[in-house]
Amino acid sequence: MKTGIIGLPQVGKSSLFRILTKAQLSEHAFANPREAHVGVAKVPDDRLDRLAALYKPKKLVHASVEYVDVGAIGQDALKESTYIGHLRQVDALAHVVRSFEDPSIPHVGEIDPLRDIKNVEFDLIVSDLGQVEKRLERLEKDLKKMKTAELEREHELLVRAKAYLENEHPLREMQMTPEDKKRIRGFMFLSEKPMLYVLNVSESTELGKELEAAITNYKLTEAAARPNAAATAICGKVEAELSEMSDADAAEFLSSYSLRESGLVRLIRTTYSLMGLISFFTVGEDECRAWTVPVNSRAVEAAGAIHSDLEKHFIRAETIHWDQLLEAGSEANARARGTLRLEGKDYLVRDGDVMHIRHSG
Ligand SMILES: Nc1nc2c(ncn2[C@@H]2O[C@H](COP(=O)(O)OP(=O)(O)OP(=O)(O)O)[C@@H](O)[C@H]2O)c(=O)[nH]1
Ligand SMILES: [Mg+2]
Repeated sequence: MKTGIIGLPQVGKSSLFRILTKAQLSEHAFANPREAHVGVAKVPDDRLDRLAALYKPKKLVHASVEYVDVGAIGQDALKESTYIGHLRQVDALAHVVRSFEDPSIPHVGEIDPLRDIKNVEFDLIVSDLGQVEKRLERLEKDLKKMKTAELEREHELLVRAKAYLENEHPLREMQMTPEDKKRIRGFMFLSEKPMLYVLNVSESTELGKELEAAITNYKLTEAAARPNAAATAICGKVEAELSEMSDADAAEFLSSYSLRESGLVRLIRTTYSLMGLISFFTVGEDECRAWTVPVNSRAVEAAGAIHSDLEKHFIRAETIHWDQLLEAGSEANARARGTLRLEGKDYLVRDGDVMHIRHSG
């Protein structure tokens, strides 16, 4: 999974990228504003850590998310093919919105997150609209030469998308059948991508409360409730400090701000739910590992996420929820208690399931 970090100039995009990916990039790497940075973030997961404490595996593998940090967004940037190319490839967008006050860092006008969100949304819409119009022109020429049912369907869909965009609505809110979605997948429209608003707030002593209230205070509740959108607040400054600390120091630091967890954990978790993803685990003395699958995946599909052979030769999945396994203390105990079950191909995997795939192959 790949997430693109976008936003207006100087809002904290690269700072967030560095914290998420712990990238040790030199300042030089960030000197060219048109260059994109790609990095991998480990998905923090307390459940996996606790399972690992039980198994003490040789190898512990968390899930990961790839992040792409591009330069500041704007109509001009979106006309550059490398810039837009980077963004087209991502599965979701994280829009960093500035709400921190700092007179030494310039911002376009007053601090106004909702206005910034609308402006960036507008840029995405304009970019998609240009693409739709270009394709429609071509399609209409082709349709004059030869009518096929598929071309007509695409035409109808793009006419609808055009009207939608012209009314300043992003495509992520447009109702589409799965077939329609497939039909326009190749365009990789920017306004169609799931959107996470990341509100970057000021440091304060009451940060815990501040973060909780930030989405409401900056009037983002409505924007976050739209289809395929979500919002989360972080304090970039505090996160940067946290990322340099040992776990024990970080825990103490968090509680001094009355925070339960780091903003990054929340951010990544929100991205997962926005994209409809869940985790399941495989455990053992060799390896404990988290796997990512879409919500409502069947056991046989989960097996396929591990290896296509496991999907092909799937027999049963020994399944237990992570907390039941910890409670039992061992698989043998869990089996005796009956909390470790055998599930078939069509079992719908739950977030936090631990699975052993039994296979014939
Ligand atoms: N006060 C404060 N400053 C911040 C925060 N986050 C980032 N900054 C500062 O804002 C400036 C810009 O940060 P970057 O992370 O480079 O922002 P950017 O969005 O990548 O900027 P461009 O790529 O140039 O558009 C830097 O001087 C940061 O130190 C924050 O939460 N609080
Ligand atoms: Mg930057």
